[in-house]
Amino acid sequence: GKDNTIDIEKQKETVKQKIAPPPMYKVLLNNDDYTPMDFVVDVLMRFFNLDGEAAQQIMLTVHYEGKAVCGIYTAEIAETKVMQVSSYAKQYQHPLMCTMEQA
Ligand code: TYC
Repeated sequence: GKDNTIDIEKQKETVKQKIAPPPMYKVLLNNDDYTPMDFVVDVLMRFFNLDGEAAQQIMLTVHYEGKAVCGIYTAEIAETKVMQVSSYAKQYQHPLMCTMEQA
């Protein structure tokens, strides 16, 4: 037609079959009485690619509210985050708990 963009959208609909998006998972940190605040901030920067300010904000949310979402990922990446954080905390003998749940 006169408007080429309309024809291009029709072609995409014909050729590209639509794939359901994968289920997504929230990765959370849980509060405890022993893990140092600085260690939690380090974890958030190291494993969730957060800057210092965002990491501090999430750490304080966990501290005052009991838990907070650190990131939302596909299953395999969320599982890897949980394992990496749990292993890192154990290495430093902190009881920090990292869990995941469907978003
Ligand atoms: N509550 C801890 C303290 O007072 C700090 C803390 C924050 C621990 C977040 C765990 O996921 C956590 N030292």
